[in-house]
Amino acid sequence: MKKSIVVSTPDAEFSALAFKEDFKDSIKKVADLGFNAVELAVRDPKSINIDETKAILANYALPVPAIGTGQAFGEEGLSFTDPDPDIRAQAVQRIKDQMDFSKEVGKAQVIIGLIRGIVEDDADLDEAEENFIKAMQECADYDPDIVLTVEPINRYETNLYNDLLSMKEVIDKIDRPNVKMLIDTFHMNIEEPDMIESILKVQDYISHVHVADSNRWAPGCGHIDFAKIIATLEEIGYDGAISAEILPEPDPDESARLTINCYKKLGL
Ligand code: LER
Ligand code: MN
Repeated sequence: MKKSIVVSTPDAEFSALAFKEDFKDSIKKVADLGFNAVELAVRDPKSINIDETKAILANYALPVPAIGTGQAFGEEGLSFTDPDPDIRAQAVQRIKDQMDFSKEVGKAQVIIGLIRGIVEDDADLDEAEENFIKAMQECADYDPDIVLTVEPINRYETNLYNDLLSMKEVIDKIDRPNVKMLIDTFHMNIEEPDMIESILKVQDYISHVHVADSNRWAPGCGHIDFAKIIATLEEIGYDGAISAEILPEPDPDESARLTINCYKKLGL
């Protein structure tokens, strides 16, 4: 399994990230610490210098397992389930742009996290699901070579698809081979009655893994049993990346150091 951490490109802002300041500097730190992959958080690939980004990554020989896309919802309000069809179309276009960008960085998986949106109290959940499925199918068919990985996110951040089993059900409805699941230990700790059992139940769907401890600090700083999680992932033959999406606490450099030390202790 690759040892990864999330780094934000200059156009994105997100609190649960160790590194979001100078991109070149962050990538150097990641490589120097011993990570061997880096997940990128990108708001809009059209607003970054792709050649420069690729050159920096190549300089440190860091592959990109996945691209996070939630900033487009957080900062611009784009979502697959917005009642306004124009906003839904813009969200779909943004994910297609991310899929094009993905080909520039070795066919990284494109994460569908908060860009699924949040359903307003008075809106129809069935209609939101229909819009979500339609948007997912349109993006999946746009380039069957790129994996879209959908992430169950806890109830305090969205009311759509909080746990692994409800996500599995909607993936079955989307019914495209390039749609898989991203599991995030922080969200699982809130939503899953038993994380290990849930992982086993969706094992064939998992294509990417986010780690953060129960307090969203680096793994090892809370009460999640990472040894058990890694052993389970090994048991099911998962060989993708383990990517830290953590708060920059107690400070950014230390959060990354704590993460790599924990990865090493876990034998990654
Ligand atoms: C994104 O990967 C995530 O885990 C969400 O909590 C974003 O807010
Ligand atoms: Mn996550």
